[in-house]
Amino acid sequence: MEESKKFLYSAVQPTNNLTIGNYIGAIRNWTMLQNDYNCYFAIANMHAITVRQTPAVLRQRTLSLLALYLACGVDPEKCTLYLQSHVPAHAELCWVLNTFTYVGEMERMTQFKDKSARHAENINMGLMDYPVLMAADILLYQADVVPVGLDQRQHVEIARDIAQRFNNAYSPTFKVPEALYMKVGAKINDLQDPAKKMSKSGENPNGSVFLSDDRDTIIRKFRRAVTDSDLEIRYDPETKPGVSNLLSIYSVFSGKTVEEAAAEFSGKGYGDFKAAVGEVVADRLAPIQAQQQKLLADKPYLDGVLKKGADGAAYAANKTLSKVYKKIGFYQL
Ligand code: ATP
Ligand code: LTN
Repeated sequence: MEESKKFLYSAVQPTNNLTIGNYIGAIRNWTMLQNDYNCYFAIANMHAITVRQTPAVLRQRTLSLLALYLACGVDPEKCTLYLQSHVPAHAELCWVLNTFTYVGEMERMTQFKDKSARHAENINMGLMDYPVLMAADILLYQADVVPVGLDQRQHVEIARDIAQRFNNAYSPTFKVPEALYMKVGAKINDLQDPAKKMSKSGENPNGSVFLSDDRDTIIRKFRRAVTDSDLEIRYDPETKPGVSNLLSIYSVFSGKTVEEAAAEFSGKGYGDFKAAVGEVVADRLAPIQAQQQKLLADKPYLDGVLKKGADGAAYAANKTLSKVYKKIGFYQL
């Protein structure tokens, strides 16, 4: 941990298989940021249970997500990589922050409204409290920045509000975090409905490319991607959302800029373009998938990473929690 570096926090939930949206919007950026920040990266299993999970599947997805972080290049020697439920301070700070959060503002959160509509049979308190737990995650580690996709903007805003409210009520305790969005790929859209974000739990499996998809599936999904009828390959998200989305994906996976990508395909047909995007994504994902499988076969290693991560995370988290308990008047021994 280098004192001169700023602190960074992010997490992904171990729900469903991850899509290239999660990769582009989250994990890929982590591998670039880990050199410049003191990073904490969590597997948010406590958030995951706000929607009903099958226990054995949740357990398996937890390790699978850890192996994926590592396979993508997140380095446990540089970052603290851990499982949220291994650090009880998350639940403890969440409880305190609940008393600084209003029911009305939680009811108005976009994700709460969306998920309540999708899971009408189980609108539980955890689902409503999701943003407060996320605020606890971030604030426990005194994070300066939180790299996330655009869909998480409202959650980071609330974390800032809660931090400021607490700081104003007592004295400066929490760092007020900033969201960090990447220029390209902060929002990758659904291949079948380019007006919608690509999601791991979307209804149409052809709209999302999963990191676990095999080569043929990846190429087929791109071949079927929805574009438009004017047959011109250029970046213009307003009028050409499908083509622009494919150009963003191509740019990230090929390492070229969006302009370079557009130039490369100008004058070419949509068929060739979509095939090329599929190829580059499949080529880039193959070594990640192989490495993930290799790591999953070495459970003692994965457990070791989680153990070391939990110790490091708990140390930092407990320091903040103890400050909070002192300020609010919890008698300490
Ligand atoms: P779900 O569909 O289950 O709600 P999700 O696909 O939105 O899940 P999360 O676990 O909520 O995935 O998000 C993990 C990270 O991936 C977050 O930082 C989020 O902003 C980012 N992310 C998710 N989808 C996209 C996308 N389509 N484009 C860019 N970033 C994304
Ligand atoms: N809600 C986030 C996952 C998450 C997170 C966090 C992201 C849980 N805790 C703290 C950033 C910081 C999501 O991406 N769905």
